[in-house]
Amino acid sequence: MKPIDTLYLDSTAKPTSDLYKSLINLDVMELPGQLDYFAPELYNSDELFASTGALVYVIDSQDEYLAAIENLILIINHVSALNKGIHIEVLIHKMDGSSDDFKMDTQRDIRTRIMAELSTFGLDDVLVNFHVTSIFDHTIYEAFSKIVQRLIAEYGVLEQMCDMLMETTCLDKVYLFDINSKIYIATDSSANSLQTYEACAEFIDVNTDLIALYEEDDIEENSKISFY
Ligand SMILES: Nc1nc2c(ncn2[C@@H]2O[C@H](COP(=O)(O)OP(=O)(O)OP(=O)(O)O)[C@@H](O)[C@H]2O)c(=O)[nH]1
Ligand SMILES: [Mg+2]
Repeated sequence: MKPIDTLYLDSTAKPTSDLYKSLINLDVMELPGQLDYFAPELYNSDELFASTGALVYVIDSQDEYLAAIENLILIINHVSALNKGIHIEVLIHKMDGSSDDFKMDTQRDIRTRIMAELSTFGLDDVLVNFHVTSIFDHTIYEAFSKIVQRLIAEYGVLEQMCDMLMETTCLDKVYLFDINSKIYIATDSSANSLQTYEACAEFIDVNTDLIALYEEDDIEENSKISFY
């Protein structure tokens, strides 16, 4: 979805579930922020969290976030007791439109508050991964790539295969992409930069646009006009 199209999304009133089938299969459930996570009439939270691989919590950094942090701590407290292996992923989201200093301060404040609250609740051993994201750049794709990679048990093998491909070719960097979502499932073990990812993601965009163009041509065989 293009960022501009997100302006017209309806607010999520109840849990929604999507099975995303591609190079990897992902079962994604969105729980609306205002929902009481114990709301038993809508879903069985114990059953749901006991079998969930990752909990992705989105914090709107442009809004008042103290209540969101409190809510997150309650959720972590509940969920970590049910499922020791669950990955807790916090998106410090909407990190755009303000100065770099302000962004740094907000990030630091959110992280510090979460870590302090976890400590107060005796949850110091819970590992929380933070991602700074925005839909107006590639950070959101990078974050979801990392989140998905943590769920792939065979990730180590995939990384080794990417390394081998690099050794036997003259490639500078190797990504294994899921074309439809632009999530990268694996990459080699060399340093990763957002710029390299962006260049590859843009190349994929151009390719998918071209494919769409030719698919349309097939349907309208008699009205072919092509611009190059
Ligand atoms: N500036 C900015 N706006 C964003 C970003 N991501 C989402 N938005 C805007 O935030 C608004 C809400 O987006 P949604 O995806 O509906 O958020 P949500 O958390 O699902 O909202 P509810 O379903 O109402 O709980 C939309 O107008 C988006 O355009 C971002 O990274 N930066
Ligand atoms: Mg929503």
